[in-house]
Amino acid sequence: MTDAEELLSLAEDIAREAGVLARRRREEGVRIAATKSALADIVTDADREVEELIRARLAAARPDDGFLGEESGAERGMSEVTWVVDPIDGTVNYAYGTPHYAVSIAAVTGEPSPEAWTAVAGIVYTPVIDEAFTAARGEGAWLRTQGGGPQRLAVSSPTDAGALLATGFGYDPATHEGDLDRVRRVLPFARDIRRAGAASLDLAYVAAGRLDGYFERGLHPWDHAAGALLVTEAGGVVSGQPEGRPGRQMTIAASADLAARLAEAIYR
Ligand code: LIP
Repeated sequence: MTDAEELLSLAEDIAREAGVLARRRREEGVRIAATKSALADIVTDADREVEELIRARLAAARPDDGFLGEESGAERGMSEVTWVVDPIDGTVNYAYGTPHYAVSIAAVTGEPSPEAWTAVAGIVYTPVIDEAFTAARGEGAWLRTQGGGPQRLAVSSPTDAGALLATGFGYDPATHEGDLDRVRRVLPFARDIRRAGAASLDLAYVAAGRLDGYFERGLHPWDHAAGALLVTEAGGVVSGQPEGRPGRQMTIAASADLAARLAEAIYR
């Protein structure tokens, strides 16, 4: 087993345990613990509890690694590995009881910033339907479910009907005019637009060919760290800004041809 595959195996065990906790807390009832960047940007007690579980399991298994989590922040490690974690991506869906949410865990090496890191392992696990989208660098991207064998993932290409695209809108209403303008610019070559509310799953679905492409402004590192590796290991490309990497200014994920067409429309 390669180092990347060992990191992925650890991440998958922890993501599945974290998903069980998130689902149980959802069934017990969810409390909004606080708002963050805007009134719509919420965090639940479960977000915090699930991240604490993930962080504790990673520290027990690999105490020298670094950590960057949505709810508990960053801590540099002594090893070359940093774990980038969104404990419940799709928090608003989760709070409303919509089952479209995921645990996203990525292992990256190098400088722990999205402009510089190298993602080496990633998992996006959605506990309600028990789908684990996984990738180890150089080993392809795979869908793993409890009920069947692993299915290799591959990005799709749009049909003559147009591209099935996904996007998102930021928590800050002041950004919505720009978000809508980007939708207007891509609609001429889209068959439809999806807004499902969990960036990591949007990226996983691009990797799986369930979406042709995805674009969103304003993502945090933990939103895209694992999903971006899924897309590239499934034969797609992930770009954005700055320097063409996914970041707060933009994330674009698709096959190479569609990603170029999205970038031309979005940045025009
Ligand atoms: C969310 C993303 C979603 C985006 C939301 C938010 P969270 O992450 O998954 O795509 O549109 O603004 O960033 O807050 O649920 O972890």
